[in-house]
Amino acid sequence: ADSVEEKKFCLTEVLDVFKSCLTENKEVLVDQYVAGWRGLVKFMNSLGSIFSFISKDAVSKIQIMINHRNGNNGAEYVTIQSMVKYELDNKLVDLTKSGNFPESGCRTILRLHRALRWLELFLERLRTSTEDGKTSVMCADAYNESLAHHHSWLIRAAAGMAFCTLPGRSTFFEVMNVGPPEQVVAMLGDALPLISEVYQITEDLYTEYNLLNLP
Ligand code: 1Q0
Repeated sequence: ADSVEEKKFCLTEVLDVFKSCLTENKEVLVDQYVAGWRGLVKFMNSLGSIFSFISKDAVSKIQIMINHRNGNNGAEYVTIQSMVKYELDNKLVDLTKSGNFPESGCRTILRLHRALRWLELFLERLRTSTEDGKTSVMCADAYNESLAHHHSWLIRAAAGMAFCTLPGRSTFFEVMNVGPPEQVVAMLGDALPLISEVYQITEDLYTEYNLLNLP
């Protein structure tokens, strides 16, 4: 009977999924990238329903990418690199204004990519914070430095309110389910370089194809 108990969230496993994103020739695997976000959303849901407007948007973007992978052209979507090439070659991206392709893989991944920068900044702040550090401030600072630039004032206001409800650093570390604080810090130090690398590779790719401002 005890086998029905749901497996507890562990942040290490989620960040490990992000590590497995990269292929040998430094391409980013879409399935793993999306699975990483899925795990993070699960974690976010455990922080309370005030975050549900964020997780709804993340889930819908995750679903768009799963649909691409399951579609007839799923093989073109194995890596972010192959996706970009395929969608551009076949004119499946709205490049300057929204139009026929509101669910292109390129614009959808761009939204998650921008959020990955937030994650990187936030986790780096958590890693280097002291015991009395405020997660709400770390989260807001990371947000203002990254995602906020791409959001309307309404979303920024809603996000700001949600951040204020974040639990303290010690509770946060407990929810991560990694172990004592020293172990959390070590795990983050281990995971962050790989998250940065995934971010940088995508950033360079999007820069090369001039896709950083897709509507
Ligand atoms: C821990 C607190 C989580 C805070 C997450 C920060 C992100 C705030 C984002 C607010 C977004 C709100 C809703 C919708 C925005 C869309 O308009 C926007 C643009 O898309 P579109 O189609 O309108 O052009 N969407 C986005 O910018 C995508 C946002 C995705 C956010 C995904 C967040 C996933 C959650 C992560 C929680 C990770 C916490 C892990 C920390 C680990 C440490 C224990």
